[in-house]
Amino acid sequence: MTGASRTAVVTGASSGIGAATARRLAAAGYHVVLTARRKDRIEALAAELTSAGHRATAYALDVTDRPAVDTFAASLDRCDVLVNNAGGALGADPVATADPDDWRRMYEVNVVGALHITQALLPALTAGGDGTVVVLSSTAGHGTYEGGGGYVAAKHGAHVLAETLRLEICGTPVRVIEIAPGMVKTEEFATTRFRGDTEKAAKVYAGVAEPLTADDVADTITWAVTRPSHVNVDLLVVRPRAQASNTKVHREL
Ligand code: 8X3
Repeated sequence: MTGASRTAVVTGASSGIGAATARRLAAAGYHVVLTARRKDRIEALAAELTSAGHRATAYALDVTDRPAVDTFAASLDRCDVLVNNAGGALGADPVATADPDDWRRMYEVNVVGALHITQALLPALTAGGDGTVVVLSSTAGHGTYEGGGGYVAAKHGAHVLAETLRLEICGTPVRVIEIAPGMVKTEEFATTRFRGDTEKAAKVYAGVAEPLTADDVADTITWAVTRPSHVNVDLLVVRPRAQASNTKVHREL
């Protein structure tokens, strides 16, 4: 499946895995529609991709704002691929002391946000005759770890969204692909989780020879999306070689 006149919507495209995925899908020939709250960032990336000869459009969007998501969906001529990437972690506190507002916010962005945009774009994905929904969950969606708390709960929710949707739309021309990355070193994930504490954020990756990069995950997503239409990569777990499980990481310290 190549992307000559096909459109791919990427949420959370302002940085990290989202931005890298937009780059890769644009290079694969898709018209990429970059969405994120930070308009300046997605506009800069769209301009960069356009000047490199690709088709890219920026649309400022908060996936937790349902009316805005519906307006966005109505503005599209078509949608062939939706990459649900917007999300992230807030805090690494134990269940005993975590802030319930962090849990709510993580559920809102990682699960309800993905639900909003998936619901809004499903008619277009189906009407195009060959649609793909990608859900970026996480290895946190498949196993827990101490301090994972609200993020683990939210990513389990994202996994359930993907798995349930796949069952429910079986028989329609839409695939549902779940990509579950483990340790990925991006400029923002850990810093956001630790609310700007760069020292704590750095400890996440301390001594790990080669955590995955955003581009490693974007490459994986693009590979899955560009398989022939009848091939559905249901679930793909991708970790760095130095990470054998959520709690087993080799560190050279
Ligand atoms: C990120 C993986 O291990 O930080 O989705 O939960 S982890």
